[in-house]
Amino acid sequence: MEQKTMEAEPYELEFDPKKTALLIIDMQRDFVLPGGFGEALGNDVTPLQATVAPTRRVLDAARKRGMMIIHTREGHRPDLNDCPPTKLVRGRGKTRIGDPGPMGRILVRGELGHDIVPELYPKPGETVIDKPGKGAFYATDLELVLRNHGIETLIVCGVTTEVCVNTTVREANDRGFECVVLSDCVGSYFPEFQKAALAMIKAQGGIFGWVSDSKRALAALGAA
Ligand code: TIU
Repeated sequence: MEQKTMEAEPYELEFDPKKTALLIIDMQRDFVLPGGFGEALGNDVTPLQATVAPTRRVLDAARKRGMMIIHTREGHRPDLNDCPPTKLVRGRGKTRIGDPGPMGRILVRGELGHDIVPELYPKPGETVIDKPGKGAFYATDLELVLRNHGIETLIVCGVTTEVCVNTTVREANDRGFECVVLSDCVGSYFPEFQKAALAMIKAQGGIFGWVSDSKRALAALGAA
């Protein structure tokens, strides 16, 4: 057992890198780049781009340490059988999941837009979880994979902070996993949601987990 300490709020996090996974949520072109699902929903995607560089630094450190690395992608089967009809129609947007977009069919598995941005692309041996929902535990084998590897703590990066990151952290918390969310490695289309979503996690003594940042995470991983 190797105990490390990460400076964080509401207080420092003790973790064993061998029992810790880096979880990078939905860093897909559809959310991060112009022309994807995020923009189709009416959002400005530029704030999400700022998360790529610090996330890459943490990813490099985790790779160097040989930590477990898990990437998730939100998306659906080409026949959309796994997409709730409610999800398809909500928002009354002109462009919907499954429609053709500039990077292929929106949020459909196998399409360019559904895949992870090149800077953070999974290496062989890293786990990729395809999820139909916002939470990474819902209708996936993520929990099984984590338990099989003895993972107890999750270092969480990805987008968007108040949607897929928050949903996943809440799911993880209920399953007994400790989560630390890195504030500069998670992004929202809405500055006020970014602030609130991070505040919610660490409030009440860490009701859902911890909040730290890439600098403090890299220091804890010995990569500062
Ligand atoms: N719209 C939005 O903020 N997010 C999503 O739809 N999915 C994720 O957060 N990945």
